[in-house]
Amino acid sequence: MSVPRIFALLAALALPLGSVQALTWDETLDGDLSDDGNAPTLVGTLSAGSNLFSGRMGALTEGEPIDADIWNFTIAAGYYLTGINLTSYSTTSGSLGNQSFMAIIDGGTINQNDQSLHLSNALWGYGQDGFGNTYTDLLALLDAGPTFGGVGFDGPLPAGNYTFWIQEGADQINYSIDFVTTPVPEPGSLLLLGVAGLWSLRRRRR
Ligand SMILES: [Ca+2]
Ligand SMILES: [Ca+2]
Repeated sequence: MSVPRIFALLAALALPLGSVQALTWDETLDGDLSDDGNAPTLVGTLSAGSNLFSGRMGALTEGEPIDADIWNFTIAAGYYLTGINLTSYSTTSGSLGNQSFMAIIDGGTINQNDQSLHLSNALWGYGQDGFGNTYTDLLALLDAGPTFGGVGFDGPLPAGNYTFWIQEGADQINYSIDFVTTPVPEPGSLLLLGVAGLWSLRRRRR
């Protein structure tokens, strides 16, 4: 293949890659995320980089059904999950009594009554840090857990299919959580390809 044709091919490949939209879920536009651990909302494969999930969970008044938010996502081969970052967190009632809970499992469903198979789980919220002022690194909290029993893991999370569950038991909370994926570095391989490519070009020009 001639060098100009290679560049044309690379440009054609780069265009659709560059136009891929980041995966987002906004409950005000996309609907409430599932309340049911046996039937999570399937959001698909996380994009490279930032994937923002925004919604509302919990309940304003006691006795009202509690809105849990549960979604299932895939981390593509060649990537890992390097961040679960709380980017906003606020109560709709102004109360300070809230206690938010989160859990993650590798698989398509999550048991909301039995934590023993959870990869990890933890509390987050006012009880821990005053409305997400300190514990914005939710992946670190999960990595340090599980708080309520489970398997445990050492992050970052590898490629695979996961279910994530958040719930608020004593208030109604607006939240935004950013799931960040990063390519898994393959030491030397890309560099070698680059060097080999330059070498063949140089040889051809001689
Ligand atoms: Ca919700
Ligand atoms: Ca929900």
